[in-house]
Amino acid sequence: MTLKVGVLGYRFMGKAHANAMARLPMFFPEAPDVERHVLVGRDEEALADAADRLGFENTATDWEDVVDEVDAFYNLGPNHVHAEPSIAALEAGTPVLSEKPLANDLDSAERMAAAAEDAGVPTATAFNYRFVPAIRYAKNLIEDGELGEIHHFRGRYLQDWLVDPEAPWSWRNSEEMAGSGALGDLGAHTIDLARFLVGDVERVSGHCQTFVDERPVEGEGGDGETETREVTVDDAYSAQAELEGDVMATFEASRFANGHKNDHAIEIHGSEGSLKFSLERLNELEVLRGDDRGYETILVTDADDPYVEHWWPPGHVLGWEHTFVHENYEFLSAIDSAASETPRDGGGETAGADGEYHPDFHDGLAVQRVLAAIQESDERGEWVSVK
Ligand code: SOE
Repeated sequence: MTLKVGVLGYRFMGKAHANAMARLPMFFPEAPDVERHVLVGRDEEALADAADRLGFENTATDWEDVVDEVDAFYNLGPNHVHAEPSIAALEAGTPVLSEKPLANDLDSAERMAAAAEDAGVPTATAFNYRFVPAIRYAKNLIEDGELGEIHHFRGRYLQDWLVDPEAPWSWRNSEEMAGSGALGDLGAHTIDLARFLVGDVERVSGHCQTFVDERPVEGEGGDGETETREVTVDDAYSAQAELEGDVMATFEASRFANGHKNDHAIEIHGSEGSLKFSLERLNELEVLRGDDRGYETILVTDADDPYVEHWWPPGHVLGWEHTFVHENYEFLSAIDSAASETPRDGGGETAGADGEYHPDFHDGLAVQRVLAAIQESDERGEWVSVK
């Protein structure tokens, strides 16, 4: 069966997922056949150009025409358009992948998760960092008890693209469209990794900060005056958290961390050992065990490391875009086996205890609850339980 995929959004994430689908037949021959069937957007000219470049057969300017005629719907638009098209697709019985965070507010995320529950088809929240081989390797170490009882999780995600006050305003600076700033855009990834590797977040004490309150709008103000628009989201956040099992955690993200481009780093300390990971060196995992006096740097590129046998010989390193290939492979395979009612061999790499694909909309909702609790804690100035 060839899966016809409809994709809403053709910029950054559209390119990342289209590239991933294009790589599948070459590197994951066991993946289902996939057709990049239809690309959805509003600007017809830009859409036609993108469809051509990204290898889509058709274009559509209205997602309503698409959601029930494809085998999978990818919602890669800004956060405020995640809910309605995704819910419509689920009501039509179409599996959905949504970019992260799942929605721009908790209410929308709850409605999306409820629609997923009713539809009973695979869903995905696109937390692509779960698909880094070194992160999978770390998960295996933790599950095998190599780090012992976990005491600490520390995660920070630093970028610097807004440190210039003249950097243009975009939807990512709008509460209405994005929900939050560094918190939802970057923090969502870190919180998902904490849940994936260690456990659920139970309570938080958060702090959110906006450093620049308005920004110039690109292409506006033809009369010589620069038009500006208000920034209504955080530029940075930090939070203390308690995870299940009495694990102490700290989370932090910023778009003002001068010198850091896409620096997502985590550290975990347990009774028997520790590990460190940094996205800017994503082929490596630093591990300390037992009485070691220092960390060993493991190059996670051996054939038996997660996903690696699909690519190159040891040491022929992978990059950021490969995480999308792994994610698409897992999600599309889950759709294919759900459609043919064939259980996947071992449930696939991503299957949780429930045998389903993860991270799904429920995982997206769980992260959204933490984002909302951090915002509430910042407003109230006190610890908030995650409901
Ligand atoms: C921009 O801040 C961004 O592209 C995020 O939206 C992504 O989720 C992250 O992976 C990299 O940074």
